[in-house]
Parts: sequence; C-alpha cells; structure tokens
Amino acid sequence: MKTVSQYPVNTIKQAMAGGKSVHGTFAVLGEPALVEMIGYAGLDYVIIDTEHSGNTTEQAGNLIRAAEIGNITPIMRVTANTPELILRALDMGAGGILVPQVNTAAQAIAAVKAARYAPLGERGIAGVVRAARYGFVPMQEYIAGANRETLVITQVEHVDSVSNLDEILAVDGIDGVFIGPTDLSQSMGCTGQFDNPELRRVIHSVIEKTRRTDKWAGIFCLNAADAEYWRKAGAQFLTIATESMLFAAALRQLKKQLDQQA
Ligand code: 3PY
Ligand code: MG
Repeated sequence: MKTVSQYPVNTIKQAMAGGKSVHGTFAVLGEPALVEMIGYAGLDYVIIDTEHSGNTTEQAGNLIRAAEIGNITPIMRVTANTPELILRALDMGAGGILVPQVNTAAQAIAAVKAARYAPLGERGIAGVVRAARYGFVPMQEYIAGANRETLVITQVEHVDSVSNLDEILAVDGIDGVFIGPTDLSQSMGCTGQFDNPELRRVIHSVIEKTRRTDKWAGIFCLNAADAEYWRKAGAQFLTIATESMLFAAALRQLKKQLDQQA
C-alpha cells in the first residue's frame, strides 16, 4: 500500500523557473467537475477565485481536491491581503496564492510573511492540516516542502503598483507578479479599454521590468490570441478567462449556429 510521505512538487513553479510559460483559467462557479475538466483538457493550473466570486471556503476546498484529480496546480486568489485568509488558503492545500491589489513593497512583504514559514516569513504552523496531508507528511519535510513549492504571486493592477514596481520586485519570497488589466485600466482612467495604447505600453513596461529580475510576469487574458500576444511579449503565467466565460462563449457559439439553421 502506498503511504503519502512527501510534499507534492509544484510542476508549474518548476516550469516557470526553467523559462517555460504555463496556461490556466479562473474558477468562479464553485463546481469541482469543471475544475477536473480544466485539468483533463490539458491546462496547467487553475486559480480558485475568492475575490470576484461567491466561492465559499468549503467549495474552495473541494475545488483544490478537484484540481489535484485533474493533475493541475490549484492557486487560490484570496479575498484580500490578510494573514488569516492567506493561511487558510494554504493550509487547505492550495499550491500558491494570488494576492490582489498589492501596491507597495510593504504590502508585498506582508503577503510573504503570511505565506512562508521562517526564516522568510511567519506563517502560523500546524503540522496536521490538509497541506501537510493531515500529518502524513512529516513536519520538517512539510515545512521545507511548503516553503519550496508554494507560489506567492502579487497583482499589479493599479498605477501605484506600477510606480512601486522596482521595490515590489525586490521583495524576497515573491515568485511572480500578475497584471490585472481591468483594475489597472480603471486606475489609469480608461476602464475596460483593453486596446488603449497607454494601457498596453504600461503592461509591456511591467513585463519587461519584471523579466530583468528573478521573478516572472503573468497576465489575465481574454482569449488564446491575447495569451499568445503577451507570451511573445515575455509573460509566462497566462491566465485565460474564467470557466464561466469559456462556458458562455460555447453557449453563444451554439446559439449562433442554431440561429443560422433557422
Ligand atoms: C483584473 O483584470 O483586474 C484582474 O484582476 C484579472 O484577474
Ligand atoms: Mg483585478
């Protein structure tokens, strides 16, 4: 019989450290079967959203399990940058956290402190949580594994974050930054204008600056063409739409075809 004794390897963390790009989508609907399907379709990760969704803690736990069944990395976007929410997400077994609205180095340091055990952080320790496979992974292996494998990603989605980017990128313990074009566009006075030349110039500058450091850049994309564009611009963590948007697109396409038959 197989006994669990090792902390799981985070394959997307390894891939991005090796310079590769990875693809995922957001899960906002709280449905584990859809998360399994995201994995079976061959994507690399899912971001379980608790910022812009009604996903409850219980649902999030089941979505993490579904991601593991689908063999993809579950990342949790926390509702806010608080140690309590970050601890809960990681103790439940998320392979990483995505922290919205991180606009200063102090906020980035706070996220790292909450997400990493000493010496980099001060994450509260319980060796029997699901992340430690309820204690089946020995404590020292668990702590070293969690610090090694957990992704800490902060969002760049405000002009203040862009202004403070050098300091944010200098924070030890952050793996990458994730550009939120929607919130960023609002803070620049061009809400939702994804083709706005100034917005795109700023996004290019964030990606280029990030690539000159040991961190990687990610971005929210509307579709595959968008993901290809930003991948060529240097982004590695490409999150395309939400599972609800993908389902809506399939429904729209179906309805269009039905209307053509009428
Ligand atoms: C944004 O576009 O603001 C996002 O946070 C995307 O996830
Ligand atoms: Mg946002």
